[in-house]
Amino acid sequence: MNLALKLPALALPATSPQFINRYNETSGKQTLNMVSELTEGLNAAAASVSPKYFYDALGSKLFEAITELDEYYPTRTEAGIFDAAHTSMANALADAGITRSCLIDLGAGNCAKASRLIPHLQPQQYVPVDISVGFLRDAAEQVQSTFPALDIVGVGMDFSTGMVLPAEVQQSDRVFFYPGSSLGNFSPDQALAFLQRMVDPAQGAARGLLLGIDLVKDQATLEAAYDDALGVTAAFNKNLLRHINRLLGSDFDARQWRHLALFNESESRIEMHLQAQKNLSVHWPGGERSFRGGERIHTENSYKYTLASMSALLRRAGFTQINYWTDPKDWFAVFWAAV
Ligand code: AVJ
Repeated sequence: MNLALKLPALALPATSPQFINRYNETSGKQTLNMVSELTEGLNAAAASVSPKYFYDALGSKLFEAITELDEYYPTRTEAGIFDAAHTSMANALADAGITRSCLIDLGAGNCAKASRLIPHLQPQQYVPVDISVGFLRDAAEQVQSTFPALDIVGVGMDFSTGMVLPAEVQQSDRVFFYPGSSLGNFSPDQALAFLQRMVDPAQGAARGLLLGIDLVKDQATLEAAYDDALGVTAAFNKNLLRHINRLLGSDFDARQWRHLALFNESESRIEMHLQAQKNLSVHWPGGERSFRGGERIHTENSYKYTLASMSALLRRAGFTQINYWTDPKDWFAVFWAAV
């Protein structure tokens, strides 16, 4: 039998997405910024490290594993909302007069969520953005092979510090996609400033926003989601120390630290910490820090909102038209906000 007959008559040329890298872990300036940000946080009386440092290559994989855990309800709950509501989401864009959308996926990661939405929203251009550059580059290639005709511009950048996008990104009909409750990593004040930069015509120039947000619920459910039985979230938290060791040249020993996840009800946030198991010190070129046994490094805040508190925040940021969809238990919400 002639195997050649089984091949497609016309093989499409291998398509590659455009990719713009504005974030280089190994560039001198970026390294200086990271070193000063990290050492400032580590040297503070109450030590802290920004959660963006979770996401090196292994951290991104560990986060993917978290999303499959029984206890971690946000990802699958949000996916259920998208599955149930994608048609009314597409209608919401149309009602806002957005026809040739540019879908800007903030913290795109493996691009899985947008890939499910693209067939329904039919964007003109897809712009996955992430700080984990190598991981994103592979994911963007994957999306391009799924949607060969789609205009894709991958952007490696730290969007937490600015929302000005490269000139290759379409100016008109920009729709930001910020799922997964990642906005919860900012304090409400920071979240407001972030959304204002998104709306600002000179920066994000958003016409609309699709936003996934985790909602306030009972403490036991929240804490289990951030302290799972398999210890995957603990590994994700401790992997931060390995990433810092690479960036700073420090000598953190992950075995000396314990993972903590606590719901701070008055601040409406889950806090993750790493707690020193004994008195110890950590060294890096040009510095060191001693920790007493029991002392903590604050590694993440994950703010939980109500439907009312998030609607109010979106209005204050400059969005005027606000809709949302939730799951039957009201555990998670997807907001559509138009400028
Ligand atoms: C990606 C920030 C939304 O806060 O739930 C998961 C990160 N941290 N488990 C979250 C995370 C621990 C996640 N976000």
